[in-house]
Amino acid sequence: MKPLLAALNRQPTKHPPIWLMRQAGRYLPEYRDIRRRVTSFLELCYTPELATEVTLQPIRRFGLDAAILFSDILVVPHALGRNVRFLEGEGPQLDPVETDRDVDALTDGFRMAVLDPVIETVTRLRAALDDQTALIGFAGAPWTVACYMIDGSTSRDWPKSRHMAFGAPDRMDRLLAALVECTERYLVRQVEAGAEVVQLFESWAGILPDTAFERFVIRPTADLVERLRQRFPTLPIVGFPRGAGALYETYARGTGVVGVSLDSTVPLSWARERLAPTWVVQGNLDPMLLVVGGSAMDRSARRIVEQLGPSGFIFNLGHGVVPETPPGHVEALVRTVRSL
Ligand code: 1CP
Repeated sequence: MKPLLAALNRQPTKHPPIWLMRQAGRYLPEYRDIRRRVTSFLELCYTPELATEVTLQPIRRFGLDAAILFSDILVVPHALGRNVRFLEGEGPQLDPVETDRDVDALTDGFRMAVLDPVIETVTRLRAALDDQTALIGFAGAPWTVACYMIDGSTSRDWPKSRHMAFGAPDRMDRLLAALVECTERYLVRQVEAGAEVVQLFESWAGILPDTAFERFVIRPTADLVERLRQRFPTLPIVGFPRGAGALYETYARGTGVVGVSLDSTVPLSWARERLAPTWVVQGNLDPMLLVVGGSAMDRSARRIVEQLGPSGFIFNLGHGVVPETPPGHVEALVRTVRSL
């Protein structure tokens, strides 16, 4: 069995499997070469030949245990008919969803055909990967995608999204329900095309009080997980509720995921006691330690493996690889983790 899938099934592996969030991207010169050949980031996501190539670049260079489909969480709002742009150096920009009418327009607004090229990329990737390297599909979790749709661009505290959650909770529920619906359809297609694991990115799990977290993060995610499980009973689903803090355990229990991806602030001893006995844990090296490299990186990586390994554990970062990361440090990290 592929090491990543073995770990997700709590079977022993020779070494902890390792992959890295944002393992494809600007820190690799070969990615920048491909990026220059297209005029927009979305064009890269929607060109199967190029998206396949950039997905495979870090696999060829580092021999990681999993490839993650190259795409973005914001292709879903794009396929819902929202205007989505990625501005150079500024991140994503969307026309904000504000009114009940904006939300109503999303129902039946999903055009799966927009995402057909992404599915074609999944098909090509599965054909290209060897029998040791797993293919991870993904989507943004409903709350996080809603945050971008409502606030319209990256924010630290997402004021409009929180305003809608507290001031018009029924509107928020309906927006999240629309996202559950189309995210399910999108992920079903990814799995049918060859994705062997699905990760749900809840990057903005950490901005809600607990009752709102229950309603707007856990409930829609549980709904999505349940629907996927009905279609694919053995599909491993991993959730990444970044910044959830003390709510990590509530999230894992309430959503029904088999694995949780830990951000770098989750204490290892706590994760070992409260999460690791029940859920596969993934994480959680601080991405800045990958920039620093050397003995600081090595020591931290060893500690993570000692505390969370050996079984039911996947090595990863606590968030994505940053552009200033020296590729040589990734190579060194893979060597360290494989030596343990
Ligand atoms: O060419 C470029 O420089 C564009 C940068 C870039 C890349 C490489 C963006 C824009 N998205 C991606 C790819 C991407 N995004 C992947 C590909 C697979 C891989 O990991 O290698 C994945 C899984 C994502 C997921 C994603 N996009 C998330 C969830 C994870 C996270 O980082 O929290 C989020 C929040 C986004 C939104 C997004 N896409 C891009 C940017 C700059 C942002 C905003 C990030 C923010 O708000 O902080």
